[in-house]
Amino acid sequence: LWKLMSAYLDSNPTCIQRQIVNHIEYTIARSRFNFDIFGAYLATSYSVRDRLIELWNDTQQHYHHVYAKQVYYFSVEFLLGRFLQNAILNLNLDSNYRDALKGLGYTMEEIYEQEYDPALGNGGLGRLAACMLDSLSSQNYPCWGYGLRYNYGMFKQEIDDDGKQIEKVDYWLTHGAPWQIENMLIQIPVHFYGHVISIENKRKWVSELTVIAQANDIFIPGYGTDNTNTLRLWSSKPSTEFDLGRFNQGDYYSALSQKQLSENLTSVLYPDDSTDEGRKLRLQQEYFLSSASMKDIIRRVTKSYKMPITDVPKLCAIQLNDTHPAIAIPELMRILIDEYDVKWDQAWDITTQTFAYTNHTILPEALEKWDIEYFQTLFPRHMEIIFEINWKFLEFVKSKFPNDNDRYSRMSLIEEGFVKRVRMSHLAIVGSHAVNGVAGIHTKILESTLFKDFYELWPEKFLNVTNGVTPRRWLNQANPLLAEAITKRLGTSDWITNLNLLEKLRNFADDQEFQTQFAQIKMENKKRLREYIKKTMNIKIPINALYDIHIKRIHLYKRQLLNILSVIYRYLTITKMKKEDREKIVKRVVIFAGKSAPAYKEAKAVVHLINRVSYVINNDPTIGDALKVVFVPNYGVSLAELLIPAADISQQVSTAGTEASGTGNMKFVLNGAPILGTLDGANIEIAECVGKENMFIFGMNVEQVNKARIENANKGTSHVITRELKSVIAAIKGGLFGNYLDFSIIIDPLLSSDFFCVSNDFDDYLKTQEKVDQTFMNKKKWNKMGIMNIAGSGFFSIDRTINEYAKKIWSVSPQPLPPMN
Ligand code: DL6
Repeated sequence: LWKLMSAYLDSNPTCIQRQIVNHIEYTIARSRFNFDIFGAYLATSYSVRDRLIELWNDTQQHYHHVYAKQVYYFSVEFLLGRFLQNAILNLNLDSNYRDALKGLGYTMEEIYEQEYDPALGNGGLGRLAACMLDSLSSQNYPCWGYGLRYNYGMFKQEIDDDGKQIEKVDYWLTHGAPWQIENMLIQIPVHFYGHVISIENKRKWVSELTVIAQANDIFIPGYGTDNTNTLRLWSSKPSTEFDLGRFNQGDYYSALSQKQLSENLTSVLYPDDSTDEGRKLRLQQEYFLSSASMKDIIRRVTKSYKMPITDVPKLCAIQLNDTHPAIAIPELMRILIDEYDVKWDQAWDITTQTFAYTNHTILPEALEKWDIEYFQTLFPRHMEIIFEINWKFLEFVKSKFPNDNDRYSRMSLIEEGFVKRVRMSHLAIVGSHAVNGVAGIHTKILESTLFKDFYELWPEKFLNVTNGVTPRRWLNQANPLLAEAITKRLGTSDWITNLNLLEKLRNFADDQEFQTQFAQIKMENKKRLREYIKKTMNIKIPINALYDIHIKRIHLYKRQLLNILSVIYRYLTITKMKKEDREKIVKRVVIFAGKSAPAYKEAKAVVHLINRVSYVINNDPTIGDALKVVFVPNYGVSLAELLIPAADISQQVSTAGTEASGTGNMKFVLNGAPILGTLDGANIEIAECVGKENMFIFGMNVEQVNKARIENANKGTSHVITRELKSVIAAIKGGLFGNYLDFSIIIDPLLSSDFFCVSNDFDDYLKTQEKVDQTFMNKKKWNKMGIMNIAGSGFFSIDRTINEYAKKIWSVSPQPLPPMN
């Protein structure tokens, strides 16, 4: 009866209006006769949240009832994007809310625009985590996401008058956070510092500082299902007691300041790791997340499910989203051994059966290693456990590979040297039953280079699970016109949950009517983007141009530099053309967006160069509409939703062997924008699915890159670069875009070791760019390519990814709520 009543309330606009108005009055305490659009957005969100709460309660009850094994996804980043529209679409409430809000004088779009997009992550890894949650709920898998509720997300990027990136703090909570529920019933003490004592042959950690982990829950709706899972984000709070250690020693002020420091534990996403203090805070954050989540899980198993702790692997699959939460491994060991009296060997079996680890990068600077000194000070008991794990592990390696000292030191969890460090990736591999890379080539690189020794020891532990993206957000929500056209063509909207159905679009790739429709939709999306650029940046871009989009974190390996150098080459070429020839060329709008890490000087110089080039070209009257360059500030999920549907091509041009997978590449393909890119990351699998003829592939492959790097390094400054690149560098050195010294940090290396092989790939890149222009002129061919991209994108659904994890790593099955009687 209750469910029937809810269904009735959901479908009745007047009831929805009443709920919204009630929230205006009783939740945000405004008068129902006097509220503004932001109030309307908040109240709308609360009313949708009410539905989620009901569904969530039913879902949790059901999971408990069937003793469901649950997936626990540990991640320091969750880049959810805006929530309201996603929730409304997943719950199929769009038209009802649309009608209800119309009655209150608002459009749905206006309301959606009110929501602030919090940046609780840096990029690919965090966005992947959000896609995974969407899929887990949509496919009815029982799961919990565990992360941190930062007060300050990633900085807000602005560009100053000179074109440089500046970072502004982003206290996102001032914009309201109607989706998170501070669950006062869930507060978990997390301990730090202190020492270890022995009592009756048992080790006991006597900590010196306790911080409370406060649960903030966000309910994650699935598409077309009532199953609703949880993302639990921990925020830090002071504990009510003083920790006795320091306090008893009379060191009141030191105890107090330690406490205040720890209250700020979850203030900032990724504190500055260029200082000792920053690094320590980061490690504390990682432990805070790991310990609170581990204790919460054990509470669920032993108290809610009332099962013995030894059943943890039967009931829990914990996935470590990279090594940041890998300290959860010794934390589980500590809890089992010290608190539940489990013997070491059994505790180790439980632990390794429970954990699995995903690697997301082979970049050496991103592979975490923590000074033993930090560990010893912050987590003395964990340090002991890690030493013990390492000792037993190395004994095992010795039995398999006798007399191979080099191997032992390469594989040890401890890096020897002047400063001894804990290698977190080794801890994660040794403590997990499965280790995966995120695209075919990436996993091969892990197996053959980075983790070669481990692969030789445990080949069965390693596997590949290629990333995916959610079609709900990245097509159905971001590109509603295209979504509708696809549904009409296929005669069903089932593709939203079964993306392989898009294959059928191959039958329409040559269909004139569908091609025209595809082109018109792209045009509409381009108009939407053009308006945004005009409104926010006051740059006018032509509509009948090729929109060439390069959006992602700014990094040397991602080679935005290659792109901007080719833009300069195009510019120099156009300036030499006669006016009549200039009018014949394909107009190009090159759009960049992305943030550079604040301390990454080279990446910041790239942002600076792009903006300087943009100013020069956009203000050169002889160029007109032939070429425009735009750097859209403050890239994030919402901006991606606007940019991707408007792209004619996307740039995925990383040096082969450097991008683990990429997921932006998949989003563009799904929206019918072919890739201009290298054979790197998931581009390789995309080529297999959509066909190389529907992409623009250029550049060296991994083997060629490895060879070229050695040659570049050996040749040093005598390494030869092409005439075209020389002309570009000469223009930059000549000051066309400002003071050369601003850019020498990124340009000089091109003439010597050129680690990312920009100079080696430049020629082929230019040729391929020409091919792009030629193909764009042939509208039939171009539209066909776009449609073939959509048709081949089924494999890149996150639902396929999740099903692979579920089957090969987690051994979990969907647990849909029983149907309403
Ligand atoms: O797996 C998600 C995403 C990949 O698609 C990107 O290729 C990769 O660069 C990114 N990795 C990170 C690095 N984080 N760490 N550690 O974000 O992961």
